[in-house]
Amino acid sequence: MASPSTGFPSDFFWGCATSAYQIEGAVAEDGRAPSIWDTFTHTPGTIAANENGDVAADHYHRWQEDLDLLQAMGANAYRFSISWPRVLPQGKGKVNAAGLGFYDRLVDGLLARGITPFVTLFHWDLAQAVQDRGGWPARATVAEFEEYARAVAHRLGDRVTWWITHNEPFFSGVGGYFLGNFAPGLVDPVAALHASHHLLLSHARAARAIRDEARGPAKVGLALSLSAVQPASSSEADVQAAGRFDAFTNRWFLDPVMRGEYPAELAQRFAPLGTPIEPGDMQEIHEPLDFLGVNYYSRSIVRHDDATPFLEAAQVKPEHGEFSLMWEVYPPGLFELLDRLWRDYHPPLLLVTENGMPLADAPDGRGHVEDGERISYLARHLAQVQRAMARGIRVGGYFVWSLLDNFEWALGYSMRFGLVYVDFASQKRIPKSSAEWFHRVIQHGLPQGAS
Ligand code: GCO
Repeated sequence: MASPSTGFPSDFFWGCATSAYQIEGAVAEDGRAPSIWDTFTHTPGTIAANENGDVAADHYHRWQEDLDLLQAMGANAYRFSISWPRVLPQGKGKVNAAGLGFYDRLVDGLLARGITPFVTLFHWDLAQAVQDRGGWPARATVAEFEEYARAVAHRLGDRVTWWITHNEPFFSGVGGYFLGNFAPGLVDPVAALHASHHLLLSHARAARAIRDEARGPAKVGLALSLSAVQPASSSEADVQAAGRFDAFTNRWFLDPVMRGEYPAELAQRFAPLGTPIEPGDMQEIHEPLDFLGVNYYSRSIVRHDDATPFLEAAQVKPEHGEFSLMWEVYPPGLFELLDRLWRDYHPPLLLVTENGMPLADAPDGRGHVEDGERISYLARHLAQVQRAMARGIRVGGYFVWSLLDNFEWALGYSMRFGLVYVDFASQKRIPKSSAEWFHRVIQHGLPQGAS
């Protein structure tokens, strides 16, 4: 029921999201072994300005201060990820007590501040040792991920209720093994196809492991990168191309999890690559979810393009529109997406697990960081969440990407997404004006006219 004071239900989760490699630093401490992102970032030419996450926002040492900032904002939820190579440096085998201990303290620190932890098991930082044995293209990685999930759930499952198995498996599979712009940087369609299937299977196995190990009512889901896909024109060719693009970027992961099948048009196009599917896999992948996590930033406008292999579909930049440093700003797409997910897939609950805006923030002469454009972005997207909820769509929470400015993957530190500014030289934190705005929204709801 909506609380009269904010317009959002009183049990709505208001939070920020982060990921381990993007904020923690301390890459060689307390027994952590390298992940594929350590290897990738230390390969010259892969990352803007050859930057890396060796120190990042030094969250591993400053987590208490960071949780205080979250609490000061009034957040009642925090989504963070666990680094596989901190917990199992070799990817499997002996648990590194010091590594898992860090997350144990983090969970206690959140609970002590009245903040509900949302644990993501995999936000792209695959243990390098696992990659050396074949990585996600190898089916054996599924069992190793299950072992890792079990170890984490065994330790934290008495206090953590909300679990996200994978963050944006599309980028782990396609970005890492086909587009090559993400670790491990391969360009191999067969590897990407196998990797994607194994990511899905590992999601289901991990979900079951979490449910086995949890000592309370576990809520398990995954967070997908999803966009509102629209054809560039009403021509039949563009409409068909948009359908294929949607099948590739949205439905390739949605359909197996929510329906137990791959989109037919892709299965057909990818057939020449061979199939990683074994009997029983699709039933397993169809393991019921407690919620679906939606990472939304922008829409995709798509036209037919003969030159794009497999898909024959390409994204076009709209001529008119509003743009951030990375993408078009299109708030109605969030409503369109939530509405579509609700109608087409009937998830028990939706959570907006990421939404945010990159800016080149910098402190002004008074040491303040004024990020009005981010406030406008967030306000307009939240208004779309509210619009969806008014139509009866169950949205249980909203997580801003991100708490802190951090390491933005291939773009290094050139993009700032935080509600809190980080001066990477001194590691000083400055809450931006958006942090104060978010605090007010959590207390009082959206100001009138924020749509
Ligand atoms: C993502 C990522 C984040 C990015 C963010 C901005 O899940 O894509 O979770 O790691 O930093 O999306 O690009």
